[in-house]
Amino acid sequence: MSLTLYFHPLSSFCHKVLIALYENGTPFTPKIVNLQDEGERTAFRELWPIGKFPVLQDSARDRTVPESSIIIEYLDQHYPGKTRFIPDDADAARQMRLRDRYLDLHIHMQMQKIVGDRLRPADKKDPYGVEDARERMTRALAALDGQLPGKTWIMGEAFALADCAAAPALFYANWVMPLAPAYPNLAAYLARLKERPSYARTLKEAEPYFQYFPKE
Ligand SMILES: N[C@@H](CCC(=O)N[C@@H](CS)C(=O)NCC(=O)O)C(=O)O
Repeated sequence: MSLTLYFHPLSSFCHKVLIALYENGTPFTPKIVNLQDEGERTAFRELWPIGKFPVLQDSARDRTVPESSIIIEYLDQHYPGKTRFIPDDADAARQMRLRDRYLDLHIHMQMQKIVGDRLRPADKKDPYGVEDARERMTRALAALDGQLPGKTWIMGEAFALADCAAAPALFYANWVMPLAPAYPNLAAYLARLKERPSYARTLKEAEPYFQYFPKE
């Protein structure tokens, strides 16, 4: 088995890649990284100086691949399976990447800002930044909700990259700011995502760690 995934079961960006791996039953060795442990943190930063997971290592090609979207593209290229993550058509591929960026930058990262602030010491909070993140995330959710009617997955009938991005972004966004009743299409889409076996498995494995999520 040549693939090793450095990840944490609670990490939303890691969920995005786990979904892609489970979609195609791609064999990999899971390596949980505890960033609270100085030794593990240092070793992980030697792999990827930015120090954010997920990171995929492929010993068959001697490649270290960071960044969730890039990892999924790498899997699609070198370990393709029945679920294809990037359409062959160049225009459709660009639209898929745009939706992936939209989910990551305008929903996922804003959600992270809100949750991350809960972990800050009392004298280091950033209420202005959190308010701004809420406003940006609200606008992004409202626009996406309007694009969903008539579609099973983000781009239509084929589950792909942007759906891997959407699942954890919407799952945790829903904890921060409930999607229903304001965004009924997104709430129904999230329900479909949670029923998808690849995401259901990811969530099941994350369950023991949910107690560590900062609810307030
Ligand atoms: N753009 C990155 C974001 C990865 C990311 O933010 N990972 C978080 C966990 S969800 C992380 O590693 N946080 C630890 C830290 O920032 O020290 C990706 O798509 O992979």
